[in-house]
Amino acid sequence: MLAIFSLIAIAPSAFADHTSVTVTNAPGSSVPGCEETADGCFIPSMVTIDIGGEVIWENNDTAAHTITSGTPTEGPSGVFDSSLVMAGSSFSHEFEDAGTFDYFCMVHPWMQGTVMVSAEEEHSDEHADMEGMGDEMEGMKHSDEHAAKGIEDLSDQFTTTLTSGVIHHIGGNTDDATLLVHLFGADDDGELKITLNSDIITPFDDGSYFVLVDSEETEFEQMGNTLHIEYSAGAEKIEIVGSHVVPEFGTIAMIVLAVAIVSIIVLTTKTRATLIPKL
Ligand SMILES: [Cu+2]
Repeated sequence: MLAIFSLIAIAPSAFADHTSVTVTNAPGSSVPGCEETADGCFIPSMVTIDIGGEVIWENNDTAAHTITSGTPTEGPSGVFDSSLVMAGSSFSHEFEDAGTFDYFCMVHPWMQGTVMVSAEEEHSDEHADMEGMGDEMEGMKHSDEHAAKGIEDLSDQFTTTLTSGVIHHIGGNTDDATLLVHLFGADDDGELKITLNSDIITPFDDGSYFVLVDSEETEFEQMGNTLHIEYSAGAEKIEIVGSHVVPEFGTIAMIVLAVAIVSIIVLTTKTRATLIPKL
């Protein structure tokens, strides 16, 4: 397998006559780590096709993912967007223009890949080889970028069930001590049952929380740390407000990754500073 992948990396032009290429989601890629492996989070993370070729993304993972053109730092480019692809489903896109197309997963922005679309008729072999080397270097640059990004979605920190739609992702906003639960595909009225992790969100002094569904205050049932929140068809955002949200986990927004990394560093420094006097 490794030999095959390195062959792809060394000589992408040899594979350029593929009219259809399949990319799979790395199992477990909803948790950071795959970006540091040789295979990446999309396998293979770089594919080469001719104009008119098709790339098929098969989601063999257990979590839902998106395939969105663009980069996490610059946002979606608008060339293609699968929206959420459920486990076991797939998405495909035909590329009509030559070029290099970066893409990523909106839910798990450490997942990144590249599609190279070559205009085959204009390339001599020599030219194709040189382009291949350029691709390889660009690929290496990309993996360095991956290593710098360790932001996580909070979804795996909570036990959740919902009767309509799926959780797109859970983010934390430390400024107003809010957990943001983004829903996708809630076509019917439903109920979200979420058991809050007290390491991440702290309730108000009386043990209660405050809940907004699509920015409207909502009544809900609370049993211990478990909330039952009803929402109407079409709901997209449930906010759970407490007195404190642990900042280290704060996925403030995927687009402001750099800001998030800086604030984590600052917070870590602050935490150390306050720990020293206690010791
Ligand atoms: Cu994903």
